[in-house]
Amino acid sequence: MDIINQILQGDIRATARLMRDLDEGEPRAREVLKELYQYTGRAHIVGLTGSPGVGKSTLTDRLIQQLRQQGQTVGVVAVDPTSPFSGGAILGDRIRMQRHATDEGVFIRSLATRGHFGGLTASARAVINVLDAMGKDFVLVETVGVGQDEVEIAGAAHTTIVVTVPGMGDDIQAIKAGILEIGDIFVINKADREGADRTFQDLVTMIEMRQPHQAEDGWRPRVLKTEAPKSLGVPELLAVILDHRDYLRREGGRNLARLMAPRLRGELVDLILQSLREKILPRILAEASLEQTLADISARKTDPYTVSEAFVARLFNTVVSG
Ligand SMILES: Nc1nc2c(ncn2[C@@H]2O[C@H](COP(=O)(O)OP(=O)(O)O)[C@@H](O)[C@H]2O)c(=O)[nH]1
Ligand SMILES: [Mg+2]
Repeated sequence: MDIINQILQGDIRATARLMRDLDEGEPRAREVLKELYQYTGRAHIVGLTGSPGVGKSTLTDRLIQQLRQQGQTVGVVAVDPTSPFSGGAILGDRIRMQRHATDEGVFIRSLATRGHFGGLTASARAVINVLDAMGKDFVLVETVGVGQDEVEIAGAAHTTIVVTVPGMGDDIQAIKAGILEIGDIFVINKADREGADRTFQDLVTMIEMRQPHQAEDGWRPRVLKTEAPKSLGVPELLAVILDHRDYLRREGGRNLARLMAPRLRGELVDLILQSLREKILPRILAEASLEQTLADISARKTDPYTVSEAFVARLFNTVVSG
């Protein structure tokens, strides 16, 4: 297929076209994804997550700049309705981001949080795979740290960066409630603001309390301060990202394999469920007696629990008996 070669060679127009087709659920695009999969698994995927306004997009912009200076190619997936990458931010920010738009080594793709064929998580994973197959050395994924989809998308990253700002008590609570588990690196951005050192200490203490007896070969989450608009702390952040990548890749990629195994399983189960849904939903809607059944439920002559169980039982009988 010609389009496969175009994408492998990093052709921007072919890639943009594929991504549009994927969004619209074109069966052709799915065939292309199948072919491309064998070329994935090379990019290092970095997730940046955190509340709106903490500076994820600005940090992403500075990381792109830093990576480009080192000759690395970069793909970006922005799943953030307020992201300058999705055109949702104030004009100044948007203009700043666009300097990368003319750089052949950078491909930026924004995903709206709604209206994706097969769901947002599946779309984000597909886009990451395409950027990976394109040969991008790094894929940066920006997600707002709220909601189930965002947590799932963060699960696609090899290195997860949790971004917060000084003095955000709520954020620290959220971190306690679970984000501490997913962060490989914690960034306190807006370090120019008061309370940065305090927040830094709080985070370090929390991480130490959580992992007092860290295994010798384990990764100890790192905490950094940044001031993104001035790129302060950004070279250090990139150095820690590279450290984490080395940690995952050493000894033949043992740690990476351990990280990815449950995720691959989850992704496969999701895809199977999605295929089932696509196959079965039309049959449910085509049930000749659906309207009558709904009327019966409404009149309390039967109940939705019994009806759904009976439907599934009938469906499985048909499948089993061919
Ligand atoms: N003072 C200060 N402002 C920042 C810093 N980083 C980002 N900002 C500003 O914070 C606002 C939100 O940044 P943005 O990157 O869009 O945040 P996002 O919603 O997390 O993607 C913008 O106006 C940025 O210019 C920082 O380190 N210090
Ligand atoms: Mg943003």
